[in-house]
Amino acid sequence: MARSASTSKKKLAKSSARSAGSAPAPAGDAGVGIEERTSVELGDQSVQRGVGGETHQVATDGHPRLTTQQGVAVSDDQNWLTAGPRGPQLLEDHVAREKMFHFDHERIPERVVHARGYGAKGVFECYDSLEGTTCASLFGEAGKKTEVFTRFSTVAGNKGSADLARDVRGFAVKFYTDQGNWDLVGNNIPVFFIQDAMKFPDLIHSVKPEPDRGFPQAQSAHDNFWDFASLMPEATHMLMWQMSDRTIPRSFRFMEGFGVHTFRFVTAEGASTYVKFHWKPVAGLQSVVWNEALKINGADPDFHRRDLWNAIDSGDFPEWELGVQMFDDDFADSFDFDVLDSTKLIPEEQVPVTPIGKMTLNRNVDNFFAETEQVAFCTSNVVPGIDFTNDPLLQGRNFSYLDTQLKRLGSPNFTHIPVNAPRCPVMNFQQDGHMATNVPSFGRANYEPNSWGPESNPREAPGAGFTTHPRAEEGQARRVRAESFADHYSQARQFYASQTEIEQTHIADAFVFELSKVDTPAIRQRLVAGLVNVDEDLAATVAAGLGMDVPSALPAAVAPRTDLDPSAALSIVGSTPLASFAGRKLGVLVAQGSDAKTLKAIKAAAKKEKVMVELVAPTRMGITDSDGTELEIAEKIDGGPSVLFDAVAVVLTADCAEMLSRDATSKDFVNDAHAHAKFVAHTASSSALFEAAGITADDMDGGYCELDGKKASASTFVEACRAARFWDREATVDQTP
Ligand code: HDE
Repeated sequence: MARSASTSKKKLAKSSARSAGSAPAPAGDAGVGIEERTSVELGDQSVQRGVGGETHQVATDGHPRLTTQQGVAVSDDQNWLTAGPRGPQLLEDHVAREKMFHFDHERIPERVVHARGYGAKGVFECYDSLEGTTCASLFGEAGKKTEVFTRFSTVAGNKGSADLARDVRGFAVKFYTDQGNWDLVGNNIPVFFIQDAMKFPDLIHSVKPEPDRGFPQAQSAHDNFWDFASLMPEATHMLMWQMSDRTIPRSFRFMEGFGVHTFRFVTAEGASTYVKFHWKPVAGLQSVVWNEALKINGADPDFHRRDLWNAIDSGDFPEWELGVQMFDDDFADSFDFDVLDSTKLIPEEQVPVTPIGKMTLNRNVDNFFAETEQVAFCTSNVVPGIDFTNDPLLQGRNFSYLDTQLKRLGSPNFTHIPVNAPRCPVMNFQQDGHMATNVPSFGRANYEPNSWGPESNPREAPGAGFTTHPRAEEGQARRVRAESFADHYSQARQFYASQTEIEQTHIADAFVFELSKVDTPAIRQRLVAGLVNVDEDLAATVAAGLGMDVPSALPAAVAPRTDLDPSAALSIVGSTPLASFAGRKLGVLVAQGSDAKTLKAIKAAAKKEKVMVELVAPTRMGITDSDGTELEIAEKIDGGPSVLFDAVAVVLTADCAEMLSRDATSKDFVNDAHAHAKFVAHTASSSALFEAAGITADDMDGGYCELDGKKASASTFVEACRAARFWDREATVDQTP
């Protein structure tokens, strides 16, 4: 490795003499100079200093020794072996080379979709025995607990993309049951873009960065995606969900999950019931607004993963109820749509969701890579009692997931990795391959049938083993889409009709935003023409937002139905009035001398509601309240914009409010909170900041609450926050450009 060009002649002469071996290496040379180190104090650390001034932390004070991968203790982790202190590095240094070799190979391919994700561990508890419906043992008895690993994700962005992209969220759960692993690999939306797995590569290519230019990252707002979407009427229902606030969730903790496909529950006797899986967050559903999402991505691209980590770390364990919609062939035959079509859902009003258990995520991962990155979900991982249907999307997935794991994890032995390994015995004669870490204990037996055993000789279990539900199939082998899949608009229309007015506005805004990023007029035209089949008003609003005329409707394979009843469960705002503000975060803007009584009252009210409070201030240290007590500040104002909080309070002295009214970031704090329809509490003395931000007394609507230092006003504020947002404000803001 080259050294500095300014090496003096004198030093050069010295080191070349050494490398020629003509002089013994002095004690100060790399790797042999341990006795020449001096002890120094670095802050609260006691360390050794090498002769080159480098820091050496050594294994004293109970620290274990650093070793190589071979377990040999490392004497110096700062200096590569060199010939002379300024001489060339030696290849002989197996310790340094091993370290570099491992580093060079740290990366594995990221997931081709759902690359950006975050996982946690927990437990699933069954409510009541479902023995009469399924022989899956995890549902076998009331109170039965099964270990789980859950990974949430976005779809389109790469591993380093921002959390608040407008995107579908993955919701994948691995149940380590005593009958083997069951993976329920779902999304936070109950339908999908396409009906046949054959179209998945096209769908994903279209949403990923465009191949010539390599952008945009983690966004559907570009020509390729909308070109594909507008040419695929079957995507329309999913587009409605994608443009709704479902794709900008407040966090993983506040979103639903869906298995999407129709699966089967099967009893020990072989009786089958169709089933659709639903996860319902106990804390309720909540999303952010789009302008907020854009800003969160800048302020904290890790917003969702940080939220999950912090919640679990602080003992506020997120919970979801697992619910099922169960139905039989008669229902399937009489239902308006094909239950094998993943672009359709069954409204909860038609088949209610029965809660069957609860998942609690109570442990963060010990290591992100080992667990979250290496977890390998496969839709084909089912246990006795759970089976597939002929949903063509599910069947295609059953091929894809196993295949993708081999690419990503590099070996068929990915099941040996602890996060993927079943917790029940694994006994078979599959052997060898890269990175085989299990040592088989079957002696000479590695085939079956054989004459060895019995202790080392696993055999078939006809009664207990997985049995495919026997079903009659007939028909010609043809590439054809079932006619029963042809209605692409009716449920899109039903979804739109089921939204509250504010949600409908958000959907229209989202279409306008996304299509405004499309450069090709014909694509915008075609997409809006499809929307005419969904709702003429929606199409007109979107067309107006784009500045174009409403086109005539795209020809529909089946005329959209107008007789489907709205379903309240499809709306976030309409379906789940929140009972509590628990688990949310309140940001309080303070500065020097903020009123101690008011702060105390807010903290007490928040604690009672189980809401987290963080103080934001002009500096992180040195802020004292009106009692002279130093306040613990979580964020300097520049790093703690109001978009990071569910609701805000502003507690400033008149002087500080005056001072901050000249600060753009502080003005943004209140301005954004107002624009994002948040609940805002404030002391009268803070008014200068609001005025400077253009928020007059008239603008202070029912979402505002004045704090007077008394407990009651703080409690009123926190209770009002249960509604999550003061939507009336948005309805009254005229957003016409
Ligand atoms: Fe996936 N999907 N997918 N998908 N999917 C993957 O598997 C695929 C689909 C979902 O946190 C991949 O391990 C095909 C629907 C989640 O690790 C890959 C089709 C739903 C995750 C794959 C679909 C999902 C994936 C990439 C169309 C909701 C992340 C990495 C037939 C029900 C799991 C991997 C995790 C991941 C294929 C459609 C959910 C390539 C072919 C529908 C949550 O195998």
